[in-house]
Amino acid sequence: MLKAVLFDLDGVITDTAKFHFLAWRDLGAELGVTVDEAFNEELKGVSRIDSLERILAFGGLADKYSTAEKEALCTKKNDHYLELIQEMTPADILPGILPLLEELREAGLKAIVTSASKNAPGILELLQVKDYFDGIVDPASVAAGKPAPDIFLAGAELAGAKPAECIGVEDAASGVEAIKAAHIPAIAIGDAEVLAQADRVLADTSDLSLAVLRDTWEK
Ligand code: B16
Ligand code: MG
Repeated sequence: MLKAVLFDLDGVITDTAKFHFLAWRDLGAELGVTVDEAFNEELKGVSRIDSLERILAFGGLADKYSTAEKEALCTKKNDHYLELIQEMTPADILPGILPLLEELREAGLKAIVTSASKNAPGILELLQVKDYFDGIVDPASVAAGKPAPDIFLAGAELAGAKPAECIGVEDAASGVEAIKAAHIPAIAIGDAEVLAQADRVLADTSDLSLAVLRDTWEK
């Protein structure tokens, strides 16, 4: 039986991807690295420090900064990101998500947040949807980030369900890879080619419903 839905946040519940992009683009510009939208795709679902490492490697700067300097760069990016997201309101919840959360609540299924973002609790507050969730996995508590399965395995555990009793919803290739590595069925939102590893790809969150989740999970 399907017992729990494991939700990615950025790109699934709300579109913070554009704010991450702007913050990384500006930091990249300061460092002399061009972060364009195509390269930004590779940062989706990837933790803050790993995103910085990818940007530095892309710019040929992999060995230029100490650990302390990298931490300071991450803090600078996050401060800018936090400024950008302060204006978020419930109007920024992606289409279809609120009705789905209502359906899950009525059907007694657990909803868990499995986001790589340390800002997830604050964003859920801004969107006023925190109460719909039965738990938020702390990304700092898992050994390895996406595409490793850890965060989704922790999500299943938090729901009190086996991985096979869950379904994961993601927008990033690294996230879909993580769900599948946890032996959990995956629904992806976005480009069918980029997200080909998922069991089902939907163009938009408005196509999500409990019926679609159950149908995908049963296959
Ligand atoms: P933070 P998700 C991910 O969230 C984002 O997709 C990724 O771009 C970001 O770097 C990562 O969270 C860490 O976010 O800097 O807020 O801790 O897609 O896994 O919900
Ligand atoms: Mg995402």
